[in-house]
Amino acid sequence: MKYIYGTAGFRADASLLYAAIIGSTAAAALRSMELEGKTVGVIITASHNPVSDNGVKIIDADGGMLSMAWEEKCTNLANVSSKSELDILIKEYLVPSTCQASVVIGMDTRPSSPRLSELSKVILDELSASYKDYGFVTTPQLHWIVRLINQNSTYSIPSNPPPLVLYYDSLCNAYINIFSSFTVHHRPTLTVDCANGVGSLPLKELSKRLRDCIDLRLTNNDHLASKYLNKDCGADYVKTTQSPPVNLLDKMVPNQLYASIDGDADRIIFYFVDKNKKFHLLDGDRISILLVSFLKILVQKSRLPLSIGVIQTAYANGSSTAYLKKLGIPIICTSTGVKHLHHAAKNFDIGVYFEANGHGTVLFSQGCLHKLHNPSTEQSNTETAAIDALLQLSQLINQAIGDALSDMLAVLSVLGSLLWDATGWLSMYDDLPNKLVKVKVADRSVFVTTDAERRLVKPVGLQEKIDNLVASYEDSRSFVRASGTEDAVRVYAEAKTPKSAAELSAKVCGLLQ
Ligand code: 16G
Ligand code: ZN
Repeated sequence: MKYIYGTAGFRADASLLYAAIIGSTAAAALRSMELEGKTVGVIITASHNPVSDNGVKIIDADGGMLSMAWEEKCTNLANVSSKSELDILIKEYLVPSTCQASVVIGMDTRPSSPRLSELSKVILDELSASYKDYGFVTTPQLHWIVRLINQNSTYSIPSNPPPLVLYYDSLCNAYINIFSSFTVHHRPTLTVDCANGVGSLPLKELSKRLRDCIDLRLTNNDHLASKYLNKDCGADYVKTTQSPPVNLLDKMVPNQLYASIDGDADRIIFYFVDKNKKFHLLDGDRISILLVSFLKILVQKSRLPLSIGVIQTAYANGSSTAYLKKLGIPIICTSTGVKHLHHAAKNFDIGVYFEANGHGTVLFSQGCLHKLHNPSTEQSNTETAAIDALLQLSQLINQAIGDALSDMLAVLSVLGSLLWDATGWLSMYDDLPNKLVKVKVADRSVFVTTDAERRLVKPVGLQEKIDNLVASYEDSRSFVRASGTEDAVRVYAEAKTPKSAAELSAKVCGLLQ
C-alpha cells in the first residue's frame, strides 16, 4: 500500500497504519531538529471515520498544519520498504543539528489508538527525542499546546501549570468575561452530540467550569463505547444526512439550539427544529456569517483601522457569499482543506474562515493584537468595550486551528451579546437549495481543477458542458472536483429551487458516466 500524506494526514484501516506511524513520528522528530528543538506534535486520530480506521497527523511548530515540504518527506518516510531504507532517509533529512528533538503526542479514543501511540514512543526513544504524551486529547487541544510551548520560550512544562489547564483557563475566563458583559444574563441551553468521541471529555470539563453561564447538556458522550464512535451521530453525519443524530431523533425541543462535533472535535455544526418539527442546519457558512457580522460591528465601534475578511471554499452556499458581498466584507475563495483557508486568513487583521462542513476558526494577526492592546488615543466607553470584546474573543477562539469547543463558545458569545436565538440566526439569509453527490469514476486523477476548484481544466471540454447546463437554470452553480480523501469525485450543484438543483446535479453527474 502507498501512503500519501493528504489534507487529513495519513488515514487507513488501523491494522495498515504501522509504517505510517513510524514514518510520521520520524518526520516529526526530524522537523523538530530542523527547527532547533522546537516542539512538534503527533496526533493519532481518524476524525469522523469509522472506528476500525485510524490516522496520524503532524502538527507543525507554529501549532498549525505541517508545512508542504515536510508533507512530501513524511510521505517518503512512510513508504520505505525496509528499516535500512528508513535509516538512510532519516540521515538524508537530518540537518546538522545538536538539538534534541521535542515532540508531544496525543490520541483519540479509538481502541487502536494506545497501540499506535506506544509505537510512536518506541520510535522517539530510538531517535533519542524528548517527548510528552498527553493521552486522550482533541486534535485542536494538541495544536493549542504546541503553539503555547513554542510561542512562549519561557514556558516550561515541569514548572508551569499543565498546558491543558491553561487551555481550559483561557477559554473559560474569556467566555466568563464576555458573559458578564452581556446586557441580559440569560443562561443559554445547548445540547451537544459528542459523536461518542474524545471531545466528550473536554466538554464535560467545560460544562462543569461554565455551569453558571451555560446549561450544557451532552449526548452521545460515551468516549469508551467505541463501537458507537461516529455511528449515526457527529457533525459529519448530521451535515450529510441533514437530520438529527441518534438519541436526539424525536427528542428535540422546538427552537432550542443543538450542536454536533466530530470524532476529534475539530469541527462543529449547529441545528434546531422549528415548531412544525422542521429541521434546520446552521453549518460552517452560518457560523462564519454570524461571527464576521458581529466582529465587523465591534471593529466599527472600536474605531481601529483593522481589516476583516472571510475565507470560503467553493462549497459555501451562494446565499452566504451574496450576504457577505452585501455587507461589503472581502471574500477569498480557496481550495478545500483547512491548510488553504488558514493560510489565506492571514491576509487580514481579522480573518474568519469556515468550511461549510464546520471546520474553521477566526485568526487575529499580531498587528491586530498590538493595536488592540495599545489603542493610541483616549477611548470612549463604547470604544473601550468593543476593544475589550475583541481581545476576549481572541483569547476564546483557538488561534492554532479550528476547534469545535472554542467555536461553540464563540457562537454562544455572539448569540448572547445580540440576544438572538436559533431562529434569529437562521433568518440572516435563506440557503440556496443544493445537492452534493459522490460519483465513482475509473480514475479520479484525470479531474484537474483551477480557480479554487470551481472550474475543470481536464478532462478537456467537460467544463464547457457544465457551463451550458448551468446557464439553463436560474441562480445556479455547479462544480466537479476529485475528492482528496476518497476514491471518488464530488459534484456540487445549487439552484433557485430544490427541483432545479436536483435536475442540474443529475445532469452534471450524467456527464461523468
Ligand atoms: C479533509 C479536510 C477537510 C476537508 C475534507 C474534504 C482538514 C483537517 N481536513 O477532511 O477540511 O473538508 O478533507 O474532503 O484539512 P474531500 O476532499 O474528500 O472532499
Ligand atoms: Zn475532525
